[in-house]
Amino acid sequence: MIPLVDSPITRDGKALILAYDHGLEHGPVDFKPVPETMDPAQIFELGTHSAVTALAVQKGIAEGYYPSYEDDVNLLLKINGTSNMWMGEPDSAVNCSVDYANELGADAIGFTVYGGSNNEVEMVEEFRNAQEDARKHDMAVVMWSYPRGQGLKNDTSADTIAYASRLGLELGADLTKVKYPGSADAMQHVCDVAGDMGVVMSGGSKIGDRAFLELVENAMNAGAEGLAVGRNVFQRENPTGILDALEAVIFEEATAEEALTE
Ligand code: FBP
Repeated sequence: MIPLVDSPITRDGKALILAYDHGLEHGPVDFKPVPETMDPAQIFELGTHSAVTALAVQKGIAEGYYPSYEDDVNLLLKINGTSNMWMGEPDSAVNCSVDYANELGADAIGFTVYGGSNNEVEMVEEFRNAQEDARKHDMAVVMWSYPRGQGLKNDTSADTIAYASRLGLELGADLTKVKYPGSADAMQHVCDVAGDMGVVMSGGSKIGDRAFLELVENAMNAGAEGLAVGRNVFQRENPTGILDALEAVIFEEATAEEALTE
């Protein structure tokens, strides 16, 4: 495990990962609210904001756009992914090797594991290879730990999210990205079972400024290391404004109220 304070994708041990793999995972529909966001260059510009500790993208976006931003953005290369057109049991194709991610200049790799899926065994074996290869290159490892599939009725129950967080620790992630489990108490348990590994809250679909900042404040108070967020930033008309507020809550211990009035 890379100590969080030494991680290339944290600031003072905390993280704000800007996620932009939605074009693959959800399709261009996620860009409709702010059509300019279909242009990856717009998101790389946001990635230069001082709040952002890493930008998570897929290989093709990294190849095309990262060379112009390598001095200003930390690259988290998501090396597996699935489109929303896939109708089978949850699974995620490994579409980039760790060696190639390293060649592209990535500071970290991102990897989805669908615990509970019929494909869990294969996904975890793929994660093993990726995690061990990342260690050879001193790259940080971020697990998108999203339990879903077959008999899992509620992939956001508190116990399921705690299990998701623990999977990251057991399998060797440095940071694990989980959905918010519904309450601050449940989030605290999610962070407690993660030991020294970092936990980042997944942003989710877009909600209002106050509601979103309060969720982030709760997660930070519960012991999370930060946030991995896509739509709640890039679907806003003023993404820089919300990044300013997130910077205050995540790195400066401001309350949501303080961040809103700054
Ligand atoms: P959001 O903050 O927009 O929810 O993005 C986080 C993320 O994990 C993305 O990296 C990914 O594209 C998406 O959510 C996957 O969400 P789901 O699999 O739940 O549809």
